[in-house]
Amino acid sequence: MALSWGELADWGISDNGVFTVGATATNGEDRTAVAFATLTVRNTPPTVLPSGAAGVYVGQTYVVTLAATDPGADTVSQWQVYWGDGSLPEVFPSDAVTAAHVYMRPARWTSAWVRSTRIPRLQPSYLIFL
Ligand SMILES: [Ca+2]
Repeated sequence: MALSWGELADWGISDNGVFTVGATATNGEDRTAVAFATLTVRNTPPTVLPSGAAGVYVGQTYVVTLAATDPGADTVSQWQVYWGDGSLPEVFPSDAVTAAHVYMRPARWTSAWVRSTRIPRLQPSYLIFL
């Protein structure tokens, strides 16, 4: 028997954790048996959804809008933005909604990474300059 994420959510399993699930079977003679199993639901990392202009000229300010989604209850705890021009990555607080950078030389990409409340590793996403 396969259950969808929506069916599990109907049972109250809407985020990662360890759950006990049971099944009951009844035969034609009205005899019933019950068995239980342990279900481990692992945490899904957040998806980073940065957005910004497709390009910027050297010397002008580039602004990236920071956004992330998570299918569970995780929230963003930190942002890191790699600007792709050799400068050091910048760290932004969880409530940052934009990050700005002035490119002093051409770059081909920028990358926003997110650290969430329950996943310590950073999850990347990229914006590609055309
Ligand atoms: Ca999650």
